[in-house]
Amino acid sequence: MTELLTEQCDGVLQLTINRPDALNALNTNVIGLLVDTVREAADDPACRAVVLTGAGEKAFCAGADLKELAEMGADRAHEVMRAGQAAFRAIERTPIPVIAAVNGLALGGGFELILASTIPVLSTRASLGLPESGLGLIPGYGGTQRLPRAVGERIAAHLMLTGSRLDADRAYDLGLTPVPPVAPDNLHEAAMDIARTIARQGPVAVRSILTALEIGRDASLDAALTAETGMAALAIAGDESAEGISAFLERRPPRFVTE
Ligand code: CO8
Repeated sequence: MTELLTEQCDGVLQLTINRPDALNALNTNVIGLLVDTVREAADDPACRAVVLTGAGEKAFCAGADLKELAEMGADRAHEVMRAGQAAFRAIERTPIPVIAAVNGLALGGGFELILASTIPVLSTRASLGLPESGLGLIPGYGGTQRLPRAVGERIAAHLMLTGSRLDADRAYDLGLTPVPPVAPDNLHEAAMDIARTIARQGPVAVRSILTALEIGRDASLDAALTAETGMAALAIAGDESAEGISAFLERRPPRFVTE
């Protein structure tokens, strides 16, 4: 059975990490499938958003597959770590939004996957933590860098050094998700709702906003603003804004065209 379930409907690609017996731990196969599928989605104009979740009721993802790791030598583990980090970066910088529907435990690489996603939505059952230091590991899928950027260095240091968990309310209070936690039964619909809303926006505008965010992660404010000016000029000169503004003036919904 495939370890990554895929289903596309109404411009939204739904991905489910399908290893419930291993609490959806990330082995090399799943990481490869994830990054390839997200890249293919980004190349498909009909795909406007991705919703990513974990199979079963207990876990979104319990992190790196420790059984697989234990069987590797140090050189192979290093290779796998580098490939995993590159995969998370590819997911973060993909020009279509990835909505993480966090249905339960998100530990280690599972929490790091949330940090690499565009918009996480948490069920009230979600529990987030970085237990790596207790295993003699470190959060090597971007956690040491993305978590402090998201919540500040002290909170990140506390979480990484102690392995403490965050419940969904605390994660919301810290700004790790923009929406209040939802009841587990409503999680899928809440994530799909955000994805479908994004799918109704101007497709080029959505990609440009994500590209601007990506440029801003690693650039001075002035350099990033210059890039923003270029993208805004392209947007205002394009067919998409002509349609969007006409629709506003004519009091009708816009009809955006995907290539
Ligand atoms: N990897 C592989 N299998 C796992 C993992 C995992 N991360 N987590 C759980 N499982 C498996 C268990 O082995 C078990 O399988 P089996 O029944 O065949 O033994 C099954 O899932 C259910 O797990 P438990 O019986 O342990 O369920 P509990 O409810 O008792 O406990 C916990 C749930 C608390 C989630 C517990 O399973 C746990 O602590 N898991 C490990 C979580 C963890 O430490 N994650 C971080 C991993 S390290 C990481 O992600 C670093 C990434 C970057 C570095 C990469 C370097 C290459």
